[in-house]
Amino acid sequence: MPAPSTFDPQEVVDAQYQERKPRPGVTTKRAICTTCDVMCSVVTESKNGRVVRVRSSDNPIFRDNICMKGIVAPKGFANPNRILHPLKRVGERGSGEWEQVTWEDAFADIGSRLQAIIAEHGPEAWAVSTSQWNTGTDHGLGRRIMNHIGSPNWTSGVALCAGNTAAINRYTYGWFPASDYAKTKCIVLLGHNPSRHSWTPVYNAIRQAQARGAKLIVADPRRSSGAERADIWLPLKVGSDAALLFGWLKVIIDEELYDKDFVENWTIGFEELRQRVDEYPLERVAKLTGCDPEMIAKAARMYATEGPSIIPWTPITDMQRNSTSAIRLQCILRSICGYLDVPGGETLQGFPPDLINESLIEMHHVLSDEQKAKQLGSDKHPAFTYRGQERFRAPTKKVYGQEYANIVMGCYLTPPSALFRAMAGEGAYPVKAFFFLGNNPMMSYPNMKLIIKAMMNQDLIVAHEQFMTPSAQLADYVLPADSWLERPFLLDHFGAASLIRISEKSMEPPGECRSTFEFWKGLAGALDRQEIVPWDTLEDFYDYRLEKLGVSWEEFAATADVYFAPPEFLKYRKTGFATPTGKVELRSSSLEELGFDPLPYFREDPPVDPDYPLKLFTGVREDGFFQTGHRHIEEMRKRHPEPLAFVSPGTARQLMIKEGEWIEVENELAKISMKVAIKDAMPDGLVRIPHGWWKPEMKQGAGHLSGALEYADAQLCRDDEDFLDQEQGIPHLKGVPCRINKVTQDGASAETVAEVEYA
Ligand SMILES: Nc1nc2c(c(=O)[nH]1)N[C@H]1C(S)=C(S)[C@@H](COP(=O)(O)OP(=O)(O)OC[C@H]3O[C@@H](n4cnc5c(=O)[nH]c(N)nc54)[C@H](O)[C@@H]3O)O[C@H]1N2
Ligand SMILES: Nc1nc2c(c(=O)[nH]1)N[C@H]1C(S)=C(S)[C@@H](COP(=O)(O)OP(=O)(O)OC[C@H]3O[C@@H](n4cnc5c(=O)[nH]c(N)nc54)[C@H](O)[C@@H]3O)O[C@H]1N2
Ligand code: SF4
Ligand SMILES: [Mo]
Repeated sequence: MPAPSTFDPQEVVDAQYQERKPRPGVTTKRAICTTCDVMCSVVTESKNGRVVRVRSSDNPIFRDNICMKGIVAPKGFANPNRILHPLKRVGERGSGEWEQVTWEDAFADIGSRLQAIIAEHGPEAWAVSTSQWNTGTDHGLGRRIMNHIGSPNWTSGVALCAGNTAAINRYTYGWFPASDYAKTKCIVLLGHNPSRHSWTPVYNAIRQAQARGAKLIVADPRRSSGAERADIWLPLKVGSDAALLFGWLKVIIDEELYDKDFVENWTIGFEELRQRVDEYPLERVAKLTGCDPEMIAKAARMYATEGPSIIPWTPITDMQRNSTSAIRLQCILRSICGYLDVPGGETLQGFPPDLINESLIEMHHVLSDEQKAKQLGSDKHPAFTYRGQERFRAPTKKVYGQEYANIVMGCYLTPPSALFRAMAGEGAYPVKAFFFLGNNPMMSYPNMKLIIKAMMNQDLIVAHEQFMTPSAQLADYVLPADSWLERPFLLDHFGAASLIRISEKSMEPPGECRSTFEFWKGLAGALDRQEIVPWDTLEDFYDYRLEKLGVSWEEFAATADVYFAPPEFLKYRKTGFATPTGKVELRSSSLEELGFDPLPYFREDPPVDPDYPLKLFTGVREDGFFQTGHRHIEEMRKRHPEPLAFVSPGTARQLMIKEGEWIEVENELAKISMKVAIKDAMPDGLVRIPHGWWKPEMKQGAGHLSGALEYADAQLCRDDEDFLDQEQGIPHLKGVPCRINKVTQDGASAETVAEVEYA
C-alpha cells in the first residue's frame, strides 16, 4: 500500500528543526520503518554496530509517527528464529529437513532448474508473488527480469490491498489519487480504522484534521474506535458498502448537491449513471445496508456540502464481492462533487517527476503481446491484468508521459486464485516454478488448501524470507532476507505521488542475509542474463534512479528527509484525464469493452444457507503484529497469546458460548480454532476473525505448518465465483457465511449450537 501523504509536503521541507544530539557511543541514522506498509520516517540508534533503539523522527512533521511494532523491530529482527543462511530442502517437500548451502550454490541450482522448467513449459510456467513494502529494495527488478524472460505471471498482496484500488481508479479518471488530509474538511472512512498502533500516521492525520474542525463519517458494521469518534456512524451490514454509496449518490443527485460545471465539462455518462442510481431509492438502500435512511441522507449531504471532502483509500472495499463497483462509486462521488485535484480533496499527482520510476524499471514493453495474452485469469477477471489495463496506455502516455503506469504495483497483476489453480494443475497451462519474496502466500490469499495443493505440485519453490513461515516450510530453497535496519532505501510512494523519502542503512545484515536487490541480481546472473540488472550495488542502482536530479545516492541521503515536486492542482484542465475519452468516465467505456457492466451495480449476497447462518469477516488488525508476521516476538505474543474470534453478547448467548472458551469457526472449506471474545461493539450474527494466525513455536512441515492448519483464517476464505469480484477476481473477505461449533473438553467438536439456535 502506498504511504499516503498525510502531511503537507511543503511544510516538511520548510520545517526548521534540529536533529537531536546523539548520546556518547550512539550512532543515529534516519530510517524508514517498513515493518508495516505505512512506512514511518524514524530514527535508529546503534551501539557497537547494532541497532538498540528505534525512536520517532526529529522532524516535527513526523514526530508522532511511530507504533509499538516499529519500536520492537530491532528485537524482532535479532530473534533466534531469524533465518541467517541459505537453506536447501532435503527429503520430501515439506519434510522440514534442511541443509545449509552457499548463496552461490543455491543460485547455480535454482538457475539451471528454472531454465529447465522454462525450456519444458515456457516462461509463463514461472510465477512470482511479492509484497513490495516488505521486500523494500525490489523496485520493480523482479518484474523487469520476468518481462525479459517472458513471464506475465506476477502477483502480490496488493491484489487485495490498494494495488487493485489503484488499477480500478484508472477506469474512472486515469490515476490513483492521494487524499489531502492536511487541508480537507470532511473525511469518510469506509471501514478503514487507523488507530494508535495501526497505521499511526493516518490515525494522527485524522485526529489532527478533526482537531481543526474537519468532520468524520464512518461506515462500519462494528462500533469501532473510529466510529466512536465520528460525527456520523453508519452501522452498515457487512459487505454492503457499494449499496450505501448508491444511497449517497441518490441523495446527492436528487438534491442537486453535485458540481454541475464539472459534471457538464469533464464527465461522460451522467444521464446513464442517474438512471442506474434511480434503481436505488433510499428505502431499498436501507434494506440492503440495514442503515437508517435519514442517516444515510445526512451523511451524503455532509460529504457533498462540507467539502472539500476525502474518501481515503480503504482496504475494506478491496476485499468484497462488489469491489470494482464499490471502488468506482467512490471515484464517482469524488468526481461529481468536485473534489478531484483540488487542495483538501483528492490529488492526481502522477509519477515522481525527478526519479526514474519503477514502471520504467519494470520495462513492460519488452514482454511480447503474445506472452501478455497468456496472463492467467485475464480471460475471466481482467480488470487489473495487462488485458484490462491495455486501454490506458495511450492516454497515460498523453497525460503522464509514459505508457505503463504500474501504480502501487497493482496494474498488471495476475489474479491470485487463477494463478494458484494453474499451479495446482487446474489451469489452461502448467505453472511449475514459484518464487515468493516478503510474502506469506499460503496465508495471504484465499483458499489456503488450494494454495497448499498448488505448492505441493511445483517443481521449484524459492522463498526469500526472514523467518520460517508456513509458506517457506514448503519451499525448496529458503534464502535469508535482510531487514529495513540493514539496507538503504529510496521510497517513491509506489509511483503514485511526487514524494521521495530516504532511509539510511543502520547496521550490517546478520549472517548471510541479503537484500532483494541482491536476490534479483543473483538470479539474473544465474540465468546468464546479467545485463538485465547491470548495477553492481543497490547504491549504484539508486545513483541511476536519481540521475535526473544530478545527485548521487550518497549526497541525496545525506541531505534530504523528504524530497518532492509541488503537486499542480487542476492539471486535467490542460491535459484532460488519462482515460480513453480524456474525461472522467462515470460510464466506463473500458469496462464495457471488456464485457462488463459499464456502470456500477450491487450484487446481493447468495441466499442464506441454514447450515452457515452467521457471517464472518477477516481483519481488524492486532496492535502487536503486522499481518501474518511477528508471532515470534515474545513481547507481542504476551499481548495477543491466542487467536480470538469476536462476537456480540447476543450472539454468544444464543450460541451458549462463553468468554475465553475454545470454539471452531467452520464453513464449506474448513474449520479453524479460536477463543471466544465477547464484545459489545460487535453486531449480532457477525463474527470477526483475526487475520494470519500461526504459532512459530509449533511443529513445522507439511501436515503441521506451525499451527496454520489450526488457526489460519485463509482456510475459510472462499474463491469460488460467488465469492469473487467479477471484474478483478479478488475474494470477498467481508461477509463469508460460517457457523460456530462448541468444542468439548477433549477437543472434539460437539453438536453445532448454531444449527440448533438458527434452524
Ligand atoms: N484472509 C485474509 N487475507 C488477507 C488479508 C486479510 O485481512 N485476511 N489482508 C490482506 C492485506 S491487507 C495484505 S496487505 C496482504 C499482506 O500479505 P503479505 O504480503 O503476505 O504480508 P505478510 O503476511 O506480512 O507477510 C510478509 C512476509 O514478509 C517477510 N518479510 C518482512 N520483511 C521482509 C524483508 O525485508 N524482506 C523479505 N524478503 N521478507 C520480509 C515477513 O517475515 C512475512 O513472512 O494480505 C492480504 N490477505
Ligand atoms: N497493528 C497493525 N496495523 C496494521 C496492520 C497490521 O497487520 N497490524 N496491517 C496494515 C494493513 S496491510 C492494512 S491494509 C490496514 C488495514 O486496516 P483497516 O483498513 O483499518 O482494516 P481492518 O482493521 O481490517 O478493519 C477496519 C474496520 O473495517 C470494518 N469492517 C469489516 N467489514 C466491513 C465491511 O464490509 N464494510 C465496512 N464499511 N467496514 C467493515 C471492521 O469492523 C473494522 O473496524 O492496516 C494496516 N495496519
Ligand atoms: S505504523 Fe508502526 S510498524 Fe508501521 S511504519 Fe510506522 S512505526 Fe513502523
Ligand atoms: Mo494491506
